[in-house]
Amino acid sequence: MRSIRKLHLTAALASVAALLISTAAVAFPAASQAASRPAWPGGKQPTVALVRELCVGDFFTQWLAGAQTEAKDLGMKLTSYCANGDEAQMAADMQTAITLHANAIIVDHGRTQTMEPVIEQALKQHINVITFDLESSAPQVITIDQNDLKLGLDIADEMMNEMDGKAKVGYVYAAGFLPLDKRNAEWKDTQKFFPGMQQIATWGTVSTSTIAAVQNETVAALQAHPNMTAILAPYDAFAQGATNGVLQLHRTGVKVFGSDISTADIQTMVKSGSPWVATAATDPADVGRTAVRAAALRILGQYVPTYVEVEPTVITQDFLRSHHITTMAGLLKAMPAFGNSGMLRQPWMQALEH
Ligand code: SR1
Repeated sequence: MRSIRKLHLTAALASVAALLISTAAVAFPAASQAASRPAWPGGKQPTVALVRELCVGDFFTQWLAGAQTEAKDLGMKLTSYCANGDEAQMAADMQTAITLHANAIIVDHGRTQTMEPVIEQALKQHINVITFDLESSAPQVITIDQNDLKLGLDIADEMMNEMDGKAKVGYVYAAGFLPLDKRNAEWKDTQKFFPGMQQIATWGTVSTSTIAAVQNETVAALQAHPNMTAILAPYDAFAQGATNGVLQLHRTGVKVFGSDISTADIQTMVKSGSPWVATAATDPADVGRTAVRAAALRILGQYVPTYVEVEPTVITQDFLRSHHITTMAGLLKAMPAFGNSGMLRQPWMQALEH
């Protein structure tokens, strides 16, 4: 089973591999870099606008904190906008950032159809554009992601192994969000190769109250499908809602497989009787810091690869419990590399970072 799985992994990643510039290509030789920050163009403090589709929830809070810390450390002014899921508002926020002549705009989530025209406008005004979890066909745009294909494959693989290749799976999904769509592609592939992993129900909602909505939906799905043995919920708000639903119905025979991580997620996972057994995640603060580093390098006119991926890790309930980890700080202490990918970090940045 594992060897077939490896082939599947190779096939799934082969198409993107050609497009990616490896981590090695992103590293800059330390000896050739000055330890002090290069001068900002025009001698002025640069401004960075962070234009977000979503901002409620642990993932988005941690990501913003990372971005804010990095901007402060590097000496840039960061202004963030949140559209709370309203695409038209997100495009309007981007227009505002263009009008204010931001030196760089980081576009966080959003739909390509809505955001591409405003991205084009920004590029025409010579504003640097970095996207996170949003695809753009403009060649000047830098895209940051959490390698969501791998993340989706890793958590599906973890579920397949934990369930010994046989499960009646409830799947929590909402289409149209790039990271969820990529993770979905991997779950679809997994089912092709492992017919014992059978999806019997699907549900999911993204809103400002995702956890509560998914909890209600999970309860209804579990009642309609009493034979369900696993729930794949690859977003922490989904996994939190699914966990609450399983606990509400006292379904001890159902395991939850999620994505993302936060202190609240860790505390839910380690609780006695928790069905949430594994999650595939990056440190969101690290990803936020990486996006801001990309903006800084672009403002300085320095090379940044088109795709920058912060690699995910599978974190299990067993690992957290056996290491007595109850917070993000504890996790980062136990796994220092997890919160410190170092992507795009140059020596002069390291000297300024706290
Ligand atoms: C609604 S999209 C939610 C996802 O965006 C980020 O990529 C996080 O990993 C989260 O799972």
